[in-house]
Amino acid sequence: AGWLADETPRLDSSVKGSAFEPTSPRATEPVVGPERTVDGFAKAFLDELNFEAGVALKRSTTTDQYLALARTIRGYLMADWLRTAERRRQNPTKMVGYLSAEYLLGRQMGNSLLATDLGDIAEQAMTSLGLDFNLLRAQEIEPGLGNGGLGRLAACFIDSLASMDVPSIGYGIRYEYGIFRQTFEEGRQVEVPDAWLSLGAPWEFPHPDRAVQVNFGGTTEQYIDGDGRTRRRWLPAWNVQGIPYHYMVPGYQNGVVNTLRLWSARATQEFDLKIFNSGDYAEAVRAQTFAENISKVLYPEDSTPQGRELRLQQQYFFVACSLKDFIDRTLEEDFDLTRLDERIIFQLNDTHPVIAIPEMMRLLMDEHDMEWAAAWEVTRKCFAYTCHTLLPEALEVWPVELMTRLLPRHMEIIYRINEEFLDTVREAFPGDELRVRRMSVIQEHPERAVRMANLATVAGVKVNGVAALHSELLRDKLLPDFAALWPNKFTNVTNGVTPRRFIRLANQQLSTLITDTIGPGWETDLERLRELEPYADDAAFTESFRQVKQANKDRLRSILSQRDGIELPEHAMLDVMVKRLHEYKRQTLKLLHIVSMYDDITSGRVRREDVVPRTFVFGAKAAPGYFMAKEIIFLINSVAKTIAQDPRVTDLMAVAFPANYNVTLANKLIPAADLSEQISLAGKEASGTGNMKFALNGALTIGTDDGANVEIRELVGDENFFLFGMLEPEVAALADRGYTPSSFYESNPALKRAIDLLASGHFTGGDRSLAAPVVDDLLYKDRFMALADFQSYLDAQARVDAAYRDVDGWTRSAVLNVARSGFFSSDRSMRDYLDRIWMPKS
Ligand code: GL2
Repeated sequence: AGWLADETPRLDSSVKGSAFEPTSPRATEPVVGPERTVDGFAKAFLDELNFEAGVALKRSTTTDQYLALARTIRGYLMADWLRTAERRRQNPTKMVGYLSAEYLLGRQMGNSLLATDLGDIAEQAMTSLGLDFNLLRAQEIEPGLGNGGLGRLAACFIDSLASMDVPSIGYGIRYEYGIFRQTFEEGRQVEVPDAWLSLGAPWEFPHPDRAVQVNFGGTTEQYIDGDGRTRRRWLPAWNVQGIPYHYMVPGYQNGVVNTLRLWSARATQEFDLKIFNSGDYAEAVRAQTFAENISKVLYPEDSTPQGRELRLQQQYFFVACSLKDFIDRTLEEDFDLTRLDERIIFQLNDTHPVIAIPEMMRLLMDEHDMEWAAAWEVTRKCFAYTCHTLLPEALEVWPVELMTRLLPRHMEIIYRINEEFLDTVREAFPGDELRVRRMSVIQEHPERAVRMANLATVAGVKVNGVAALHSELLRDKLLPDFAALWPNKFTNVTNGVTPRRFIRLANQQLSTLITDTIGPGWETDLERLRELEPYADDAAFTESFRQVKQANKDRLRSILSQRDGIELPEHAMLDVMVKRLHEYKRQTLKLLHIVSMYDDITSGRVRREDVVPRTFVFGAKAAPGYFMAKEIIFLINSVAKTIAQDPRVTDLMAVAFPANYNVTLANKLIPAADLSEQISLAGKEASGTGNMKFALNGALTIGTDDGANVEIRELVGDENFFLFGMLEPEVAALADRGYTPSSFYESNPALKRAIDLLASGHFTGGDRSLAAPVVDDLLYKDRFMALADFQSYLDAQARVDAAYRDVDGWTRSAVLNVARSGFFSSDRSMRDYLDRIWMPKS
């Protein structure tokens, strides 16, 4: 099968009837790419290798070849990139500025080949030169500039914005080290630095000539300006430079290439010189390292705030660079900044970039001479805030002491924003000082600190959650006071995933089957998958569908064998749980199910012939400082090992935990899965996006009524989804009554057996102490109520077994999952952002 079905037409998925209306191309400099033929491609490749890298083909290494291949492919995107930029410059309209501290991009080569439809040509060209195309593609180290769902979401969104030709730019940080590479030693996670730039970086374009200066520290002072007005200004103590690195964001075969601009920190000359001149060479070099540390490494915490000074420096660094870049470089010269909202809406991806709000005020007032009132008037139209969590402890707060030390001028501005805001609150709710305290941007206890979510809510045009349930809980439970004051500020945009990467690239065989069945074009109009529904009962189609799933499983088996030395059985239900390791996601509940199944078989409680063979796959990184998460990883690995060595069960169950789950592995795993595990405690997973990727690739979900699971179940239908567990109100009620996990342990024999077996040391070489941290936590704390949901989970798993035995029924459900999940395209998410937040009609 080729890369793309023969003729996928250029689809017009552009956004019409808004200020985002794509502009017509105008005469620009005549840019053309290399010839779109096998010979043309081979020649361009050799030019790269010989004349850019200075290497002869005969003498070249695989790395040389990979780099030349990457540069050749990007050469084909260049003309579209320049044209897109020029078109936007010629006809400026309102843009979307996506501000995100994370972009979990995944490999770039496959996506670029897909966007340009050059897969076949590139492959043939490499073959004609005697090179192994797939080997070269496998050289790419994915840029892991994000932790998990939030970072991958940003990558999906910019893909959709390009594919829909929405004028937009992504802004973020070019971390020198992305998310760590995970390895296991004796079953325990060991983190290795992710040197993703070590082979060279063919997908990025540095522009040191366009560096931007960012200030830190110092003090503020009052002064009288030329017009006799009293004003304040910042006297910073030190500064760094932000160097922009540009990345292409190609739309799907539509001639559009947008830009992702990531900032890298470098010491300024001024900074250097001062110290060099003092004669202390070693100190000068140390200072340089200090400055460059700002973009050195991604904080590997996911869904928990990282209250470190360097982290705040990172946040301010990229936001200051981005706003300055937009106002000084992207906007037309002499643009009237009181109308800034006609040119930009900045979407704040969580609280990480929220310091942009006072920074905008500072820029407008201190650098562009605006009065407070005018600056506030426009600032509050230029930002919108997306909240990605429900755990109150996961909301970022920055100590006033730190903020004052690092960003004194911003602290002043925040105080004034807060004063005026609290006046509004007092006016709306006279005499309600408790409410004033709850809503204040400044918290007083346990220490004075700036609540970034409150600041974003005060200033943002809209605040949105990321799935229907989450947006409801965000409004009614997390920020109810704000909802009472501004009910219309709150809205929902359910997350989505890009079908280009997560179906077209990840699951080529399914893509071909879909295109053969309903024709091309579904990749940019995913609701068209509905046209597959009638085929859920078509014998020929369902047979092909099963074959595709089996082929994906076979491919996964061979990948895990080569990559990890894991040998999986050929025929078994593939039951997959991949996501960050978090207690709220409840990997331990999955583990209890596995132990329970093992116990049932080994104790003879079930007949072997009644067992549906399963292969369980985990993929999960734990934050390096998250003790319990790391203990859970160890325990999963221990159970996996014991099961693999126990001949009583090896024909019926296997547990695989390949290390270093990342976007690249996700693309191999998800298409192979039969069962998708989405088992967080109801009310804790804001949305989830892996759940969407599985459904779109024909896995059935076993899940709680949480996050986007709720919408998945509504769409695919109850009969094609395995629901279990307490509903969110039941969780809240149980918490209020007082939850005692041990009572569930005492009263449920199956649960007791599973926990006792885990605790016994059976899986940990006889050493009970090795299982104790996890077991004791479950018995005496169990913050996320795994024991309370255990029986319901086990029952649902029994329903899964029964359903899986019915091969036709299962396939039918799997097909319907694909056909009914088109809603979860990130193109739809972008349309919702446009309609509800960026360009509302009213
Ligand atoms: C998350 C949520 O936990 C997750 O449920 C959601 O799908 C994503 C994207 O909206 O955001 N929030 C968060 O802080 N991280 C997430 O993945 N890291």
